[in-house]
Amino acid sequence: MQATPADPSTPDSFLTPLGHLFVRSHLGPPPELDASSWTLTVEGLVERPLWLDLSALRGLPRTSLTAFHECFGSPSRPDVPTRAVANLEWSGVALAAVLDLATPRPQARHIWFEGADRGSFAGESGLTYLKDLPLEQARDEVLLADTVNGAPLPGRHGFPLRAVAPRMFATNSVKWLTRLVLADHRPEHLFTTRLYTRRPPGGGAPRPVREVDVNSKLLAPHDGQRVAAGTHEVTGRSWSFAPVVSVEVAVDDGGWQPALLQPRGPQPVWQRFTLPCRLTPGPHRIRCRATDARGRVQPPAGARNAVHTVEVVAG
Ligand SMILES: Nc1nc2c(c(=O)[nH]1)N[C@H]1C(S)=C(S)[C@@H](COP(=O)(O)O)O[C@H]1N2
Ligand SMILES: [Mo]
Repeated sequence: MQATPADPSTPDSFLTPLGHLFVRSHLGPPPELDASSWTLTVEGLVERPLWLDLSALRGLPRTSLTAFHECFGSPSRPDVPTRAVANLEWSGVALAAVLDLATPRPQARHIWFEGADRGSFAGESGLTYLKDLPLEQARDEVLLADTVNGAPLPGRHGFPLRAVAPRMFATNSVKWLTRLVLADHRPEHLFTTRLYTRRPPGGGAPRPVREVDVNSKLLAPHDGQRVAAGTHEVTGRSWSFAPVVSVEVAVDDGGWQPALLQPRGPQPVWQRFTLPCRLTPGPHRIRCRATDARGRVQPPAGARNAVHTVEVVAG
């Protein structure tokens, strides 16, 4: 996987500045797409196959969405926490507007999203980047975005158009989008059925990596920081497929204390939490743990969304 050399730490601002946004591209450098010749095709189980250029797409009603954006991490190490997360404002055209033009046939159950990047990954060559979602869910939620944080989509983030699947791991948000296929089955592909699958917590057949886990990240103080002894506003962000309903913070073995938590509101944004904590001189371990509206709680260890811990020294 090609990635930014070191992920810059997440700044504590409501929207993540683009300079701090991680870049994940599995198939090599971004394809250089020419806005004047780019098209989006819509094919498969539709009444009217479409070829939309950018001006046709931009003629459709516009909408915007602010949402957290979380990388699942390496698909071959699904249990390793990365907490690569951002919060972004996207604008573009609702997938539903494009589907209304093409008119899916009743047998269509799945929608496939394909990007223009081509290359090799995990020993397979000649790959495209292909993902799929259940049609109804995608129709209700997916945005086809051409801006991020008010600016045109940069090349590395999917210019000229990408899918944004809110509340899903960002692997589902296909960049450099050029093709939508409506089908009655899921596509057999490295990125759909062979990688990016995992078994549900209680066991059972592997399922595609879609709905985001309940998770949280401490932003201040940060890991390894030296701070003055005294009271500190411990701050972080939490996010989940469902709204987060509580975050608790623990200092050393002092027990879990409820933090003050921002409500999520109508958009699936990340939620800030704060708790004043007294740090006596010496080393300390600070932890945070989120619970979402489905009653899911971050596990203590051994999972990609395990409780986040930072170690600081107060002096
Ligand atoms: N076409 C294409 N889309 C892609 C990818 C890719 O490699 N190719 N990577 C996915 C993954 S794993 C993530 S985490 C997000 C990252 O989006 P960003 O680079 O804009 O932060 O894009 C997703 N969409
Ligand atoms: Mo990712």
